[in-house]
Amino acid sequence: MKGFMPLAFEERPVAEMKARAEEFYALMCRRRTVRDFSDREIPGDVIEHALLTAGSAPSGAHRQPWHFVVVTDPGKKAAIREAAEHEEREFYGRRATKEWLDALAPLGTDASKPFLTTAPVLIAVFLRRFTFVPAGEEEEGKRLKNYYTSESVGIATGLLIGALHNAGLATLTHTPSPMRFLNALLDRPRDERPYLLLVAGYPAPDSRVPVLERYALGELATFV
Ligand code: IYR
Repeated sequence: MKGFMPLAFEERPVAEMKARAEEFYALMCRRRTVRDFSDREIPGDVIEHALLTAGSAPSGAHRQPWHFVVVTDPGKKAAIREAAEHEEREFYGRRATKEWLDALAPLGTDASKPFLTTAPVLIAVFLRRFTFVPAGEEEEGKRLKNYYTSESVGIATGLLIGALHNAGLATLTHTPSPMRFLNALLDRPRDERPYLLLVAGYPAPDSRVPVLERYALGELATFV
């Protein structure tokens, strides 16, 4: 950060503000998590712009504690699928409590994760607990602690999901647990923590989603 500058704020007439708020809700409430993907290619520059949007998120001390790895290579996707399905078999077969499995039952998920190889793009989101002072700057290489990392990466991921939906793509937030295998497969340093795996692409033509209800305003918010 280098000093201060005037804010480039664009004030909108109230009617326009209201219309935009409604339109944005109408767009966003059509987003659904998709589990059946088409193998159709998606435009690379859509992913690039969505990543730049994610990078516009606010972050603790502006440390930008995120890193995104975009995986399109079929061999890498296959390796991720194999490792994720290994963990998921443990999860569904052993680790998960009955209560957890009951909660998941309406979604119809299981240890099989074909979307990890079918979908054209996987975005592995990593959380950086530290920032290293770049070469050429004072105290080069010094390790600085990042702040509010999970809040910051969560917000960035939300913007990423919103940006991809706005562009017309479907996503799935996938969280194999544990997912440390992503560091080895994607060559990321140990101090980066895999945060989640975002699957992106077109939905399969026959894709179905669970019937679900979302909270009404009075349920999700309280006005005091
Ligand atoms: N990670 C597992 C289990 C799972 C857990 C939750 I909470 C979900 O909302 C969905 C799935 C899987 O991906 O199947």
